[in-house]
Amino acid sequence: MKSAFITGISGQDGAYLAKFLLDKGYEVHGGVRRISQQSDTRLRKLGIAGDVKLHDFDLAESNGIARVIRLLQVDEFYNLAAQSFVGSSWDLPIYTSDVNGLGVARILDCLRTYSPHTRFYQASTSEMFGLVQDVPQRETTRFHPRSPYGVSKAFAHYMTVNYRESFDMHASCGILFNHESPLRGVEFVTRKITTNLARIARGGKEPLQLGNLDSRRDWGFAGEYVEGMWSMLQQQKADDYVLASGVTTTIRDFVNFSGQALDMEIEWVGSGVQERGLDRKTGATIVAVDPTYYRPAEVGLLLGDASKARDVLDWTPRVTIKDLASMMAISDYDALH
Ligand code: NAP
Ligand code: G4F
Repeated sequence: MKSAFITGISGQDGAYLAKFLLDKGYEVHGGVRRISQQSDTRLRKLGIAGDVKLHDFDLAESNGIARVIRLLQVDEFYNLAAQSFVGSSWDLPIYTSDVNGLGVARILDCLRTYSPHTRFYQASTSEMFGLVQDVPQRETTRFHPRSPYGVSKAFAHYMTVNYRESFDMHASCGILFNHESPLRGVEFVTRKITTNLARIARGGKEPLQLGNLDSRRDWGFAGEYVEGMWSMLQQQKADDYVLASGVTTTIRDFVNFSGQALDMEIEWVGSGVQERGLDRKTGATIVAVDPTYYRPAEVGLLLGDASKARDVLDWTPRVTIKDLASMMAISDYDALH
């Protein structure tokens, strides 16, 4: 039986990856913070809370990292934990750098010292491309991060590459574009949209307040992206791979797709901060713009080219953006029953 340790197992990707590995017959261990508000909420939603072994874990705590690595000697170590919300990283730059950047250096050095046979996966991100130098972006595209989050992840990415090259470690980075699901945190824009439209469809009156409606993302379904993570660690040689859908969609269109799934037709009027989304049936305002959600710096056109993952890992996403919006909106609507 193979064994794996997942940091960030209480998060969206951690839960899907844990389920995927359990289904493959792995013994699954996970790291959780003492202060976690929902340490097993998502695991319970997937029906696997009793099947994983949880350990106290914090990326800021070197001794704890060393302890689980020495003790468990797992075959595969997936680092999915992070201060993952880009918007907060401007207010928490030091903390974000410590957890997302130095946290990875702590893990890599413990693996090198205590468990060099363990294969390592690092959750890198399209945010590293930031002010994009090429469209679409691939593994060779130069990074230009635009947020403290992106900078911290670029540090972690290069640290992983460096340990691979310096110590011949099996350490791979998945450069993942945005991936969402009904388990997505409610602070991220897709889930903020689907929870609020579901509330309005159930009779709620308060409009959904959003920031930049023209912003675009390359969105996929998280359940498929964790399969790509696993595939990377099954390759003979460690390497870095982009996982992306290759489709770009505006925030406004994600609102439209989610609304359609809930039988709401939205008509857009006005522009800039005056733009509003109206319910075509009642004329009521469903969506309004609140500039407090604008960011100090936005990224360019993030659009991924996942052809290396397709050719080497045989990984191709199947869930379309419309299916994804619909899956999330209906799940949130049903949860309010
Ligand atoms: P998520 O749902 O926000 O989960 C983040 C996880 O990290 C949570 O389990 C959280 O635990 C844990 N965590 C936070 N700070 C920690 C610390 N100091 N020590 C230990 N654990 C800590 O994120 P996700 O969407 O699953 O993303 C997984 C990883 O992929 C992250 O590294 C993210 O940056 C990266 N990524 C995500 C996407 C995406 O679109 N989802 C795209 C590219 C890369 P608590 O329960 O205690 O908060
Ligand atoms: O959903 P978001 O907060 O995700 P963002 O910043 O793209 O980050 C996510 O994806 C990254 C991969 O590229 C991950 F590395 C990261 O961990 C995280 O999972 O924002 C998406 C877009 C932004 O352009 C933002 O300005 O939506 C825009 N937006 C517009 N209104 C909003 C809002 N974002 C949020 N969170 N809330 C709004 O009201």
